[in-house]
Amino acid sequence: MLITVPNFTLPNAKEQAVQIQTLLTQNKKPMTNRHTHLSKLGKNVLAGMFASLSTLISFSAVNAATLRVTVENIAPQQGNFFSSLWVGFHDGNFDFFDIGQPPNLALERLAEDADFREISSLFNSSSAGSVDGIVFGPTGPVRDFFPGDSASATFTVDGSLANSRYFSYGAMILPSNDAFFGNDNPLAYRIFDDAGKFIPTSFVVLGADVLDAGSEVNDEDRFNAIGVGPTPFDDLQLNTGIDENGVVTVHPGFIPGGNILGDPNFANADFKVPGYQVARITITQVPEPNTLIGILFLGSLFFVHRQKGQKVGSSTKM
Ligand SMILES: [Ca+2]
Ligand SMILES: [Ca+2]
Ligand SMILES: [Ca+2]
Ligand SMILES: [Ca+2]
Repeated sequence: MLITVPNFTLPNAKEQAVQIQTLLTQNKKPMTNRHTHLSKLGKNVLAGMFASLSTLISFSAVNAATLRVTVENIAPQQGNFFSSLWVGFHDGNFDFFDIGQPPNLALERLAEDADFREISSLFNSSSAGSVDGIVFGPTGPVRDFFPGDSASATFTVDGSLANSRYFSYGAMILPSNDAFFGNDNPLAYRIFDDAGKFIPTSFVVLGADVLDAGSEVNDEDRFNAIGVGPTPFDDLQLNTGIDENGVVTVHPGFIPGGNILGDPNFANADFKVPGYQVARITITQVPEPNTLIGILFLGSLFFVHRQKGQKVGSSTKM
């Protein structure tokens, strides 16, 4: 299943926070039967504590980790832009292309049209992983990443499982016929060790890493290459252009003075310039709710203790 923007939610902790806040508020109101109210209060707090514990235990059991994938376009202004980024978490065996080999349909669609349906389908039928999705760019109807853009998405994976230890990605370079970037080596980015411990990861995609899918001739024609032409998106019909029938190669670069480099809007889009940087991809772990639950749990204990003290105090007065 393609997860577009999977987000981790924690209704239990939130509900419990609301519950505790409600109890605290209730406690400020005049009470006709203080003893009965405190008993009920104690029961509620205890129920909350058990809810916390069960939540804590269930999270420990599955080792759910929320990962944030941040994508930045770090090309210069008037440089390349690129599509939303497809990402997949897998066991090290999801290999969607090889340099020197013909592209499969998944890569052809990704590189020519930024269409991720085929790669997602391939991923989910590969049994190499269970979580994939898209990091969308911040602006516009097609959510691309323009120079200076940055956006992120979160994904929930289980780091204790072998099928979540490696990270793969791919995006279309724009404008282009079939330029893209992605990892040829499925073992290139290990994000969990054998013990399920997350390994923070950040890397830069260079212009030298940009590849040609070998599926469409690089004619840079405005009707064939997406992003070329008077409007960037006048060519959204899939699979346009002339079949190349080639293999995946390091991209030779755009045509000097052609429809891309000759356009002032893309004056700095020659990614073959030494040191040219295209993208930065960073994977971090979002702090787990265990800390929050711990605080709520300790808060509950403190609250019970405080209520007990008050109860004793009021008894001695009576
Ligand atoms: Ca490969
Ligand atoms: Ca090509
Ligand atoms: Ca094609
Ligand atoms: Ca095309």
